[in-house]
Amino acid sequence: MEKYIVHIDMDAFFAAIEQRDDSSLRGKPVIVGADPQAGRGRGVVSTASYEARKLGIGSAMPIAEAYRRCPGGVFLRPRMSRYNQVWQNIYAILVQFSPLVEPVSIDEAFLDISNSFPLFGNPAETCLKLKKKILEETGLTASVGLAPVKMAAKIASDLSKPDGFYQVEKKDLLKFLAPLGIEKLWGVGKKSQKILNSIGITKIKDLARADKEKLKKIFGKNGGHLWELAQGIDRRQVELPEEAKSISNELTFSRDTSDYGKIEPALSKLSEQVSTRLKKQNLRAKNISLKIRLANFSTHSRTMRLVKATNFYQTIYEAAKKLCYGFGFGDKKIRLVGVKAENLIPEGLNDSLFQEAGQAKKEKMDQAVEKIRTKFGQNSIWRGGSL
Ligand code: TTP
Ligand code: MG
Repeated sequence: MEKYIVHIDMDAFFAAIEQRDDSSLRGKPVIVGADPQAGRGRGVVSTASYEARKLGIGSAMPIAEAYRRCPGGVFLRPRMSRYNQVWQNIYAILVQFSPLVEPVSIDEAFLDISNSFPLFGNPAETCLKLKKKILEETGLTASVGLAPVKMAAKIASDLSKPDGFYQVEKKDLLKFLAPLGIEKLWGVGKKSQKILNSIGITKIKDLARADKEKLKKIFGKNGGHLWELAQGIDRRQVELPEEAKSISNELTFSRDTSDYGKIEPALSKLSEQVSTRLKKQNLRAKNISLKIRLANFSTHSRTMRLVKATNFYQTIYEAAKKLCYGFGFGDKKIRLVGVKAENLIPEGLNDSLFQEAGQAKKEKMDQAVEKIRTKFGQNSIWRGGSL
């Protein structure tokens, strides 16, 4: 299946937010960074608005130098919590376009829209809708690149700046890369650039023609990777953020217990919480694990691989129960239990045509419970097992 990878990067992010929040700053050179102290400041520029960039001011420049170039500019200290908040709003828009979103920094993310674009038209239309929605909802412009691989999508968004869109089709990938400088490749830093230049490699097409084994000798394993990038091969997939890789809840009993009459309702409640969190993030788990801490504080865990990735309460609860019975703690008392969903994938990515026997019915029941909760609150309905 053909891949459609999107890279989005907000334009002059911190400065654009300042100009949006205070309309008197629009059209003016705005420099966000350290205090310039009338040219004596010792810090650096975080970013500059496009008006200030015309004067050669940009990220990482000494603030004193920026002041010298534009003493009449508007110099502001960064308001990180504000920028984070705006990025959260943008992120909430991104996940409406694909569940597979990988944030890279405070204003940048990759999306894999290979499965979701038909909902919005073709891949290019999807990107334009995404840009439009971000502008409508946040008043900010984004630059968007679309390509069959991550590194080309990133280069494309960069080339389209500001407020642009650039698509690289699969058939044009090598033609697109060939004339670019090697420093454009994601993974070529200043040091590698210097070494490559010294052996006559300046353009991506030079790198593509270079001897792979020679590159490996110079750069080790990375040499092979660089050579592949120059051929348009990038095996890196769009990955969910680290914190979304597992979801778990645990509970400590008020008294250590070996009574299944107490343990089962605890597992039910934990499975319920894990299920709700998975659904909220549009994720399904391939593995469920159970954590048990005994009265003597020894901690154990057992994992089960599911036939089909799930976010449904009943399936999680049954897996947790099976693991618990299989653990065989005898009459040893338990202090804490935990249920964890691991190996998470975005909803809709592995929808099998054949559902587990009986699963469809359980899923319907689960959806009904969720509906009641959304309407009447989290505690309006509890399942038999967790009463
Ligand atoms: P960038 O996306 O690199 O820059 P930008 O959004 O300001 O401008 P562009 O239109 O070229 O994308 O970085 C995002 C934010 O991260 C930027 O607004 C400020 C911050 N930042 C720093 O604080 N220091 C730095 O050296 C860089 C590069 C960015
Ligand atoms: Mg940016």
